[in-house]
Amino acid sequence: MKTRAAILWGQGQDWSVEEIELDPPKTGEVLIKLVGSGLCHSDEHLRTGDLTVPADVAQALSIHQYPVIGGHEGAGEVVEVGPGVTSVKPGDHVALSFMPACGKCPSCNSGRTNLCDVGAFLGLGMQPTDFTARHHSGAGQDLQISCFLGTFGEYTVASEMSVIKIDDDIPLEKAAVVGCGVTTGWGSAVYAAGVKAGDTAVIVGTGGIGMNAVQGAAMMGAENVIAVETVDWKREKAREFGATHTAASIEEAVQLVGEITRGRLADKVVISVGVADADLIAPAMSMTAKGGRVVHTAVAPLAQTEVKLDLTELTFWQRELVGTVFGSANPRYDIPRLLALYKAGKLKLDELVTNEYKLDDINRGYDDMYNGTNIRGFLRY
Ligand code: CXF
Ligand code: ZN
Repeated sequence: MKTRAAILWGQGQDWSVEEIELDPPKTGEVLIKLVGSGLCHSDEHLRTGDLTVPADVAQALSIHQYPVIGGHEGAGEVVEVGPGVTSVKPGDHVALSFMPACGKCPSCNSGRTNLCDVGAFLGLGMQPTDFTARHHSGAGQDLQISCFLGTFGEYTVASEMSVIKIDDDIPLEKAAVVGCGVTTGWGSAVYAAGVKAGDTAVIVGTGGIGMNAVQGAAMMGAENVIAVETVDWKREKAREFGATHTAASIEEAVQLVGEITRGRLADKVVISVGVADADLIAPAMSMTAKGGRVVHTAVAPLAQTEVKLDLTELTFWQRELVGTVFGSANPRYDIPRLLALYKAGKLKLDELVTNEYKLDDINRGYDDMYNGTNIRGFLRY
């Protein structure tokens, strides 16, 4: 079928909205009519080149970095299923998870679904079922897709491994943002940091990920939730999501945490900035209490990012520094659970999407992200 999608033809170029050719779903795949897509920073990292498949890997596997259809925060209605698909049928409402869950690998079966072995290949851009493309340009060239999804288009074909059935009464645009930002942020606080009642938690960066870490920490009963954010209105907005204190810089946060805990420092610190910054690690460690934990969520640029650590921090003070992907959450368990919390009025999703755009205006949507205008921008089809 013919449909439209936003394609990146090369590093540094604008997103180009074009007519594409989409094949029918093959075995284990699902054709979905999408309601829209969240604008996550990770797809911009594809554009800037900060998040690329290393050249040697690309060459070994005969894949190209570009052209790629972006987008990995989508939801919609199932139109058609390929042979062997059992968990969804045409007409079902589904959320797409940027992290697939194959259900067969050791990670999935040891309760670490966010580390699914299939997910390790999500940067390769093809269908995880057979590593070929269903998306093709108007001229017939194979197109890669972001995170096995490619949600910057009106229709997509995705593997059943990434498709989660949801209740029909959940607004699909809310379900879309749970496929990456909400779950990653909330899980970073709840699972990866393990925020507990009475904790002091610091969240560094309150965009589409960090704002959900703020609400995750508040939901777990943290006594103090300190939101660190350079953009004034986002810093204030964090209070709506449960922040009890705010700081405009990491230095200010270090000072504030010392004061409000009378020197005991923070139990948990989540670093959820859009662009990874090695210089945040030392101050984050220094504001963490003995036995506390620093969680790092930023996805790019990571390679060759060296961090200097004073090992006294880890040993004598028993502070932990850990990374997390998908907030250490389980897509099949946590996506429906978070949507149930939204339905019960306990998880804020309406306040998260600050601006909507048409597919044709995708570049303006990302400009707004850079300008600090958005918590989450949303493309509505
Ligand atoms: C990222 C994680 C690294 C690969 C691309 C997607 N996750 C969400 O934004
Ligand atoms: Zn994302």
